[in-house]
Amino acid sequence: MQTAIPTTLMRGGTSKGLYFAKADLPDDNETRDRVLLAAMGSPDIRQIDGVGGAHPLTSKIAVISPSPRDDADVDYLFLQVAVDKREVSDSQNCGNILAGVGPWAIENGLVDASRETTPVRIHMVNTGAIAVAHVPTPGNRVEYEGDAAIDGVPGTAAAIPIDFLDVAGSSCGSLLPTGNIVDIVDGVEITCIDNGMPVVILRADDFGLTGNETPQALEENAPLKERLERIRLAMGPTMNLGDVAKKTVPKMTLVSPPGAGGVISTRSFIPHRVHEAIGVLGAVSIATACVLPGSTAAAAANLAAPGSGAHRLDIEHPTGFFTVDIEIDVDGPAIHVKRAALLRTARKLMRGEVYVPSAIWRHG
Ligand code: NQM
Repeated sequence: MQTAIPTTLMRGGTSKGLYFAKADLPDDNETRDRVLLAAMGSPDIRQIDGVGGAHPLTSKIAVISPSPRDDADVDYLFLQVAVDKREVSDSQNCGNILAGVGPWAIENGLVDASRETTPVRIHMVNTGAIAVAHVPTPGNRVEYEGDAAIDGVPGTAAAIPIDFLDVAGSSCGSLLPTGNIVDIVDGVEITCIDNGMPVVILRADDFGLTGNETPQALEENAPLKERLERIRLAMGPTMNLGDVAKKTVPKMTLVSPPGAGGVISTRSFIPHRVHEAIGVLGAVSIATACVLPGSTAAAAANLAAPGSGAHRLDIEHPTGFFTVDIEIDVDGPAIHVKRAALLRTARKLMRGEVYVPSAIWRHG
């Protein structure tokens, strides 16, 4: 026997995953996680017995429910289903899957679409921060088609601008969780930052790299991966994330001067596979570091006037650019991020039921 669970398969930004109503999943987290592992087909590097795409970026889950908060319309919990391990983690947020949450909430009756564009206020349960996604809704229906292109996704779709409110320190407690703009670990300078995603920023040339290496070449560089993992495990507790051995944060981003007209070039370990592009909140954190004088990112960035003010930054990644708008006040050690915004697209791909063995969960 199998249990059928209603779900929608969506592309959110440069990621893909299953979007569920919280009420359609088991109440207890242990059974929920077993259900999600079975739905995705994990653990298995091909996820052959499930609908996962055999990569962390296509093995993602959104769990959505009406929000009890006054400042939010919906609650969005992001869960990362590991591909090759029996692990489901809520240790990070995902700004790409976030892009599909607004359209899903409108189409599932959680938010009324009454204008050309419907703002959906999303409480991101993983970090407690709020994002506002502006979903195109001409004629009171979600419009997926449009002319906005984002690097890492072929073709175009309707633009979904997203504003992030107060994401600084949302996982680590403060924007600079070690209290320093730069720390020295394992003989190299690093900047640890959390503007929505905990990231350790390292200069590629400190590792004998140009920073232009392909994701595949970096993934094949075993000594590099071992050294980065050593630094990551050491920095987890210092960044107030505790033991990060089984967590998907912090991300490890190698930076180098730009080569294609942007502000900085990036290669992001998330944290073990290398991103073909860059995570949304990862990009927001890197952009923020670029404007902070003295950081490892600022040293690599081509930015005429870092520091206070409004900045539009094109962050280079392996498949193009990610544009982030940042407004910040920097007054010595006092740093206040006033605004972070960006543009994503999303697309509903399939809607129906996903089947899991009823030995794992039987309901109804
Ligand atoms: O940083 C990848 C992605 C992500 C997460 C990752 C994300 C973000 O590209 O907000 O979007 O870093 O695990 O979807």
